[in-house]
Amino acid sequence: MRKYIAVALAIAMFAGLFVVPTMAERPEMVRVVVHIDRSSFNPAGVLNLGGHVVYQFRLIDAAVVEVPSTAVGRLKRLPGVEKVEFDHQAVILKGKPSGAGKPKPSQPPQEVPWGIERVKAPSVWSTTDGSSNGVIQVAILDTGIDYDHPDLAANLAWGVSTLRGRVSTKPKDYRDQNGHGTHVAGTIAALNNDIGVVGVAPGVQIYAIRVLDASGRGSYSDIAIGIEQAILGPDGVADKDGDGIIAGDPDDDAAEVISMSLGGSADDSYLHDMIIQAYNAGIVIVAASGNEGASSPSYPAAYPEVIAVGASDINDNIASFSNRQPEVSAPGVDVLSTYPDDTYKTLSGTSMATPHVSGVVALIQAAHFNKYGTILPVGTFDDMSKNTVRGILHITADDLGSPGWDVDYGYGIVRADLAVQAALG
Ligand SMILES: [Ca+2]
Ligand SMILES: [Ca+2]
Ligand SMILES: [Ca+2]
Repeated sequence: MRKYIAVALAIAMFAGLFVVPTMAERPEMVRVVVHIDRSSFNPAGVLNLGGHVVYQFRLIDAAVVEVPSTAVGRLKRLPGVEKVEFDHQAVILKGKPSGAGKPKPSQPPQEVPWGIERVKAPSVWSTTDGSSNGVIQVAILDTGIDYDHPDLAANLAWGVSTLRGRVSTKPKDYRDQNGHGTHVAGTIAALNNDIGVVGVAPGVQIYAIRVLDASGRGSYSDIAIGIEQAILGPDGVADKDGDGIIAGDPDDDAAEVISMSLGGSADDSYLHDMIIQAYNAGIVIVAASGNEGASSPSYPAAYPEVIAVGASDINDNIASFSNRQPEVSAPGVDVLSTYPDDTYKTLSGTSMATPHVSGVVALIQAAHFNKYGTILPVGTFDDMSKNTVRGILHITADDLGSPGWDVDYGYGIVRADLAVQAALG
């Protein structure tokens, strides 16, 4: 018997096979998003294929499912399944940390980061710091947050993780194991106290929605779930009082701004469908244009409903890494902000530019809400009116590069002071 095995092994080695064959090898499980007809789709059909439904979307007709790779063909033929899309990956859009920003062991006295000064946020705070009796929230879809950071904690209104399709509000599940999400959060909403840094809108509430893992990667499906969570809010209902108003409604708890310092190269229709849902709910969606120095923004920034943000440096030059054709620009080189374990760090990327714009949008909406009791409509890419958020961003930006919109700066570097003035005018 032993001889027999030895011979078999020798033959196998001769043939170049050095892999031990396993008994009844299980096919790899793949995660896909199925577009469904709700009236005829039955999750039992997925179970029969050896898979399961991971998450059923509530605001779009789609579900995240996991099936054996060998069953994808049969999944497409199930009743009520209209289309199957593979799940793609997205990543954080930051550059390498600069040498200047070593983690600091104890709380340093507050300094105002150059980018906060550049967008002229401090001059707005006597009018509004983003606080609004709990109506205006910025949802940050990222790697989570250092939820007890002393320069952030008071503004954190809700945390949730959607990693791997599982919605959890346990702090250990949305804790930032990367640093990126905590950094982005600080640029939007670090507290105006005597320590650390200060954000663009130091009085605004934030929702930390963890859609990316410790390595800064995540799937499009988890991002789509994260956007749905930002619309539903902590109460889990999109429009509780049924008046058709979602963002800006004191009876609802949807985010008014979604900030996404992330991107990927794939264009998946269900992610776009969910972004359209958020846009139609009145939520301003802001995303990083990308760090490849490419001629156009990555996804989701490339969608027409989303404000694509490019990165500028302290001399108002557009960073070489910043993807071209943004809608607007903001500081994104050598940006100091909060970091996990109660520290601070300097990072670069369109990831760092994006929260400057999200913060300015929060200031616009808080100022408008506090004065008029309503928020402004989102607006469009071409909008040049004072009656929408995007129109205000466009007409009040510092118009650098060639006059008007250009491929490097978009409409220019955003200005919180002029934007809030326009919103109140
Ligand atoms: Ca501070
Ligand atoms: Ca409502
Ligand atoms: Ca809200």
